Amino acid sequence: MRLTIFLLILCVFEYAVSVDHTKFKTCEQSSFCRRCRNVKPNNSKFALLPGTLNIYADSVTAELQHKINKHVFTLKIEALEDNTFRLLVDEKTPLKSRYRVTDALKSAPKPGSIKVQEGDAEFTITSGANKAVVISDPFRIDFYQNDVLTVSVNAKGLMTFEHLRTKPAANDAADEITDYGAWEEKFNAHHDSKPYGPEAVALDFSFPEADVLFGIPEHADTFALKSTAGTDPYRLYNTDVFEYILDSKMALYGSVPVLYGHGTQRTAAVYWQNAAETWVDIDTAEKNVVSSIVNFVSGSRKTDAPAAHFMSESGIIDVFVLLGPSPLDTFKQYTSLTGTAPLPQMWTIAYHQSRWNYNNELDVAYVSRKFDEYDIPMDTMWMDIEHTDGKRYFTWDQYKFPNPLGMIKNLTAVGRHLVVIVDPHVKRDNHYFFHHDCTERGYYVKTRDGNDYEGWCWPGAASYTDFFNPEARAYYASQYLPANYKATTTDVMIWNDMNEPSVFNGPEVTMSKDVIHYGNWEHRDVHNLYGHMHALSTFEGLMGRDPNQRPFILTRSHFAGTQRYALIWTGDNMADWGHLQHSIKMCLTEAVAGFSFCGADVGGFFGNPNAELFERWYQTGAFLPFFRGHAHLETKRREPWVYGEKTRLIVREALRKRYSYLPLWYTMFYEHEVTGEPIMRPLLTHYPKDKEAFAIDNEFLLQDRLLVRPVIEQGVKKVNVYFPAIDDKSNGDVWYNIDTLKRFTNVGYESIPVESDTIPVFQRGGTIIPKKERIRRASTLMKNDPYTLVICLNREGKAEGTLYVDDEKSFDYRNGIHNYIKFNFENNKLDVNPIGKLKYKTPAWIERIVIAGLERVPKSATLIIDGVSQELEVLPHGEAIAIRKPGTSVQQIYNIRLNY
Ligand code: NBV
Repeated sequence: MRLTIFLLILCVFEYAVSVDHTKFKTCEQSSFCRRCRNVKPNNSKFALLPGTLNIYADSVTAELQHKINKHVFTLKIEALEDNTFRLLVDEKTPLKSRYRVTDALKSAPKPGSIKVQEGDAEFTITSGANKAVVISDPFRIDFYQNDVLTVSVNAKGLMTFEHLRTKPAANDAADEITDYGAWEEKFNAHHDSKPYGPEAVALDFSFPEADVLFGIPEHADTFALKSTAGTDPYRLYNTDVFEYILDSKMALYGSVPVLYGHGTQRTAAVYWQNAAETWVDIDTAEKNVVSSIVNFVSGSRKTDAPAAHFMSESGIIDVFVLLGPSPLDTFKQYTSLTGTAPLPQMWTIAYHQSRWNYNNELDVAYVSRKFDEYDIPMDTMWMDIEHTDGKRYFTWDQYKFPNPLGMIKNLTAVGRHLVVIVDPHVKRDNHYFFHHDCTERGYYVKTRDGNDYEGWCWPGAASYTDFFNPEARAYYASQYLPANYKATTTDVMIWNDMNEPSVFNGPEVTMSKDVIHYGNWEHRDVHNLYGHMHALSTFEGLMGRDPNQRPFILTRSHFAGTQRYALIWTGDNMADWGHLQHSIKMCLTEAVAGFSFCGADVGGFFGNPNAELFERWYQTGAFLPFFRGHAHLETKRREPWVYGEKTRLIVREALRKRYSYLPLWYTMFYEHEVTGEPIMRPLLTHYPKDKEAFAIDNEFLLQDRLLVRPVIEQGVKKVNVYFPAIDDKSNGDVWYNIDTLKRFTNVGYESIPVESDTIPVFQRGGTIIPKKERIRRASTLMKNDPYTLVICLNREGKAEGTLYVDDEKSFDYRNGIHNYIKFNFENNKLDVNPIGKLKYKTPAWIERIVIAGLERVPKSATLIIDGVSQELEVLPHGEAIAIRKPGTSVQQIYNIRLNY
């Protein structure tokens, strides 16, 4: 009895402090989701129409028919470069055009070439080593990579394509869609007029080779997707969820509809390009022994493959099938379609100090000074919404911030930067120039009857700029010009928040679906793209303001491709251990969906972290790509010194560690832009055969160089670190603890003792990592400082690595003004060679080379530049050795030999 009461209190408490579920729909409460989810498997209504196949150089078209209502659709299958196919299905003669996403891809995908073989009931498209077998009735497509069935489309027969129709008269039994919400819907007090009626599209994808499915951010859930049997599907509908809960399939701020299937032999993915509200059912096909045996004995196609069922409210079917075959191949196939994050300025990957809000100019000056007083590095201060004049963006509160230019100058004088917030809601105040202009010029999102749509947000009554309108975008972008954005400089960067868009009094805290955007599209069609278009507009603004400075834009809402313009963070998390743990899971999922530049509010947005949580969060944040402390308006102040000396020193240490690895981070960001490979990676990326590693999401890799397993549990004295296997369970890499350079050679879990200042991070044997060990108050002041190289040898005594150096700010690197250097260590010799030309002039040099994993300590080392040798001193360095002061410039070609 007592226990029950206790649990009840706990539940009530839990409920009181977390998300209000009643504000958000379940699948059952959404007509289209209900309809799509009710489609019964193994009875597909779609078949190809005989005699409709047309063959082109890179694609085929054919007609598909719904067997009951006889409606006809066009199917197009295109072969693209890089083991990729695109599949498009649209109505042949729709009542009106259906929305096609045009802004997510970075450019038109490159076509491949095909050969087609026609059979009686199927035809086969061959493109390189790939094949698509298209089966007529019931319609299905099987994609083979190197003759292995990798992705099967509509294998479960769950395809839906509701053609546009005129509204049937009441009680007309002829229409096969009878759901009560098909022609209008109500949710809470909100009415959706649904003038075009039912128009959902859905399709299932099976991954016969996969053991695990992952992707489709953004959810506060595990990296490996869970089965949705008995729960709601995962939802993709950009939403401002107050106090979001963990281990949940509820929608969050961003939607990236790319989903991967990975197994020991191969990886594949589908990118479902649709910007309408989408739900995804997951069948994890927990391999049941009996059915596996049956399949094996009968040699039949697996029917129990992991599968995903994508269901969208409107638009067309537009899917990219990415056939890998390795995890990195698949990640790159995705980024080659949607793009990568451009190399950011160096300071943006250093530490950011934010809170809602720093009160006034004195407060900002005080915080900046305190960081210096305690010798804690910090690069950037952030201004949240209270800096504005009554939430009118592009303005300043003249009482709290009477002299913004002076404040900015004080920061830049010590190498620091400022970021200010610009939200998309516009205060409806006739004296506010932005509102005036948008009203006059018709730049707002409209209601169905042509008026400016009005919602409620921070400023009170607000309207929303229609970023789908190119003119509105250009107008908004021009507000960033120094002549227009008074009292800022071209060094001030931008934070775009609330752009799901958040509408306090709207259905599910967002815009009504029947409001109208430029081009006469309903909000329903484009919802998940609104934040993307906002970020794009800001990007255009910053590029227009200063074409040779790399923009820095933080956005909360995002879609596929937004990574080309902005980075993201995981929104309003809470100061508890679960949210700290989820910061890794969520950023890992974002990373494989194109968002390498991701972080979480360090310390937790809501609530007050205790000292231990605060310390551990800084230690974790120091190894996530975006590193920003941020907090809610009503939280206690929590700059690194407020918890007292012990915490201050631990946090300082974590921050200094981050700064020491900035050369590595910068190199990784450059390589990300160029290759499209994620920076933060799940273990399966490099250990694809180690099943134990597939679902691990409390540790992660930074490229294939570092393995990070921060302490994310309360009160622990040790953590279990998993060292993955390369092939079977016995062979793994060698790992070196980055603090002690102690070697770990076993595969499997290793219990690592931790103190309050320990961050368990390991460098992989076989890598060379560049660092800087003279930490200054801001990264901008470390630009010309010398480098340290840390060489960790593999079992063969070899290692390799890269270092990327440029001006850390401009786009000159795109014209080759940079130094990209390759390090190779083998046979006791380090070779340093440029990749391309060494064109960026820098005084930076190498001050130390640490080598771990040598069998014997060498007597000395010899540096050879242009045939001229010079002896160098070798000293013991913990469990390794250090070559002191090679003194070589980062623009030199040389080698260093160890002497025994
Ligand atoms: O602008 C205020 C906050 C901001 O600090 C936070 O980071 C955003 O995610 N914003 C949300 C609006 C208020 C949230 C309660």
